Amino acid sequence: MSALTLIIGNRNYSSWSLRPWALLTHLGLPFDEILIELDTPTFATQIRQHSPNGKVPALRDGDLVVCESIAIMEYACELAGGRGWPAERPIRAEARSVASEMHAGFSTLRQSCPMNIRARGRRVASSPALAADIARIDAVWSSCRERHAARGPWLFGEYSAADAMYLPVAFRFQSYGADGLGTLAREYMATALADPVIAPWVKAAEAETQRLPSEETGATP
Ligand SMILES: N[C@@H](CCC(=O)N[C@@H](CS)C(=O)NCC(=O)O)C(=O)O
Repeated sequence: MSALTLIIGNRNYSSWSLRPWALLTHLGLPFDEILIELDTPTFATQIRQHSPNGKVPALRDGDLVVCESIAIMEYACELAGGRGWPAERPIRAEARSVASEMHAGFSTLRQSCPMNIRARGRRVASSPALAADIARIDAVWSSCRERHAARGPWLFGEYSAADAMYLPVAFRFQSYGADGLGTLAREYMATALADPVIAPWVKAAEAETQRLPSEETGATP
């Protein structure tokens, strides 16, 4: 049994759960998992046994409960001695900026294109707000890759919490298309999706049988 327990939702749908899971796994921090299926009559009772905010993810470390994905990721980086954020302060500040931007924003993309790892070839109606979210993600990814390619394949060269934060976006683009993404952003998306560290999560997501109608968005042409 590990000291840490991460409480997560369905692997196929729970983008907020995936983010800290990917970071903890990249950091090599051992942790146990408790999966609570979303949108079931018992979800609320089950999650309240672990986390006061009634949402997944939550991280338990002994008596401490950390909720909110970004706070869990900060805590994980502290446990890992500062790994998980870039070492240089200005670059670390930028990584925190774009990670926070993801945590707080992109609401149109998140609402109209829910993460659905199994889904392929879905199409959703385009809108100026959706196009603006995609354009901003393209700008973030492209600018990071342009400046940090010499240090490695991730947004800031080495893998960081910012990569974990944007990982569900790569799955969304895989499911619903990514019209408007430039070459550097497409290359980064391919790197994120091919990451061997997340392969067990993807395999388990594909094996899940629960289907949530509210998350099954987008017509297949
Ligand atoms: N801001 C939170 C969002 C967490 C969240 O919305 N989780 C969803 C699943 S991905 C949830 O628990 N939904 C169940 C509910 O709200 O009842 C975070 O960053 O962790």
